Amino acid sequence: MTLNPAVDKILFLDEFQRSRTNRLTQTLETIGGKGTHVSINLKLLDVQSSALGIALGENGKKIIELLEGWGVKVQFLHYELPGMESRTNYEIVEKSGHLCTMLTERGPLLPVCITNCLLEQIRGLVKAGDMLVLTGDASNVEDTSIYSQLTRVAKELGVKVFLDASGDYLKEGLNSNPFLIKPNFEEMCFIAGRDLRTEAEIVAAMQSLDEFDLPIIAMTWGGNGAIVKNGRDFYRVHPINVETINDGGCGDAFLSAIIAGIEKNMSIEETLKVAAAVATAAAETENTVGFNPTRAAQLKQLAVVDKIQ
Ligand code: TA6
Repeated sequence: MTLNPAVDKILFLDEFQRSRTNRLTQTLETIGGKGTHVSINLKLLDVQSSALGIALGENGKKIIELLEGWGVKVQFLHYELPGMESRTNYEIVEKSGHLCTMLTERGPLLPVCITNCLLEQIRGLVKAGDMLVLTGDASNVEDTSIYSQLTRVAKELGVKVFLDASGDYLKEGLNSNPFLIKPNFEEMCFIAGRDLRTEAEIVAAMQSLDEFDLPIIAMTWGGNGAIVKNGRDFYRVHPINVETINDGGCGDAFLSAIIAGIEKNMSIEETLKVAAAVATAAAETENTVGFNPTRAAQLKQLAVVDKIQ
């Protein structure tokens, strides 16, 4: 489910220089917003899903068409309202380092009647045993409890909720006890309220979230891999060394593979190996979404996951 989907414009250049004219070497337009990426990655992982979310105006129509182009079942709510267009995000990918810098629009503020329609849609659609993935920026909704509200509605219906949010939306979302959260390193520091410097500090910060009763915490850590808490156990997912082309969207790929692993009843170690491989295969593509499944299967052979506690 993507509250604030986007059209992604990926801008490639040699090296970004402030206060200079930066000549682009290539551009790419693609679908943006973390939930849309999860839908597409799940499709590539052979897991059936429906893409939910709110799309606005012409950009919204484009987002729906792009999603359908990937073969995803789309059940977005689409609105044509004066002056309201789904946002555009910009990703700067520098050849030197191949790292992705994101510039994201806020998107038009959604009126409460629209978020209420989404809550109603979820009440009618989901059933016990389903998984609901709430992911991406929600700053287009003023009420920071929006993810908690959606989580509570889904949990009452027997649905497992996966939350990948940031800022106050993430902090507030913890109160509704989702099944899994997927912060990145910066988001983990934000929740902890301090800089985390070592693996031991990250593990301690995850343990301090026990009061929220979160069965899984999966923290992606850029080029360092990931640390995952599953119940009382902790796992270190080591990075797989490849030549990165664009590291944008790797966290979405990692989350998608965890969802697929749970859906397919795979062991946690196996699931995390696939997640590492899928995220790495995603980093080898120019696009912020999607990956090469054959390459991911090869990379899985190189994945290393250690139980650390
Ligand atoms: O993770 C990559 C990405 O999904 C991009 O495609 C971009 O649109 C962005 O994240 C959106 O993130 P946000 O947190 O703003 O929803």
